[in-house]
Amino acid sequence: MKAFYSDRQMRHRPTRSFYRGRFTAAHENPERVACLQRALERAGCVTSEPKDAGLAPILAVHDSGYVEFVRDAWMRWRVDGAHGEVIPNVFPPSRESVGDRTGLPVLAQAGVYMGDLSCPIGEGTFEGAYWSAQAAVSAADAVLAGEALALAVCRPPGHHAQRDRASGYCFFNNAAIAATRLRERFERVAIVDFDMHHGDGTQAIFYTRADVLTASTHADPRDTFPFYSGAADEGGAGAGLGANFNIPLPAGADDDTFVAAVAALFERASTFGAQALVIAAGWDAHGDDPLSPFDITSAAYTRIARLMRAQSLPTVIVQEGGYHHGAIEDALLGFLGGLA
Ligand code: OKP
Ligand code: ZN
Repeated sequence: MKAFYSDRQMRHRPTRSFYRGRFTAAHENPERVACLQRALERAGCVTSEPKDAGLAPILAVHDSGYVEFVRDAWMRWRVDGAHGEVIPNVFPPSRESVGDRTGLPVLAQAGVYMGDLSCPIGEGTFEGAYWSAQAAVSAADAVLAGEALALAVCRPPGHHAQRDRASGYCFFNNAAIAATRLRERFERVAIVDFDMHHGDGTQAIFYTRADVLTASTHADPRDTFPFYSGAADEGGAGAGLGANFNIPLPAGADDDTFVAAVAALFERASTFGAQALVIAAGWDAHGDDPLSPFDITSAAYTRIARLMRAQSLPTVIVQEGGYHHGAIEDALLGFLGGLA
């Protein structure tokens, strides 16, 4: 299987994340990649450098003012005499009420373009997020060129990023970027997201569209980040009605429950008539993950990989979350085992 990763993704090195009343070490750290690389190596899979497709595939999903903010915020923050990484401390009464965002000071823009305090922008954040997106583009291009399967080791992750908003460690929505790329050839694309968190950014990007199905299973958002979306009654709107599918699961869910939910996502992709798949693959449902309320083992990911292969559709796998170093290596290894 072709797999893509660039060392330039390492340039995003968040030092901290504000969580439940204090700054904590960033869960989403560059060391995660070393674990994923070890799993790939053990499975005999070598990553190659993504091509530079430029900003166009990112701008096909994201607002240009937002992309410029992610690119320039670190420099502007320093010019303004602000400290450390870019983190907002002021928010608009409603984002919709903000007219022209492009002329605002960087601090005010941070409040518009950042949804929480867990996605600090540092010196290398744009470069890291840019190459993470390029990995997704190269994986999509490999599938467009005829590969059955391609994997993008995306870090930072992407599924919480909206068109014009970073959140939950995410800046550019790699899965949405891959799906948009696949749409050049395939009329109907389905995104299947089994990261433990709801893929709220992906849902928002495609909510009113009939050509891309967004299907996610995740911990019940009434108790778990991202809290404000991910309920089962969110089915899409307008032309997109019926093209969004959520399966929230209760805390304590085990392998059978989780695998059955993912199977239901694939079934929906099939009735939707998907001609290609994007898998938003996070490993944070694993019982050892520090954020997981579930009781999932690596064996679940082997079963999920088999289900995925049984769809017999061209598939791009995009890395999302997973924060326990041992667990993500084991989970990815289990997943790769299910592809054999
Ligand atoms: C990103 B992905 C704990 C903060 C928890 C953010 C969670 C982002 C998850 N330090 N809130 O879906 O794995
Ligand atoms: Zn997650």
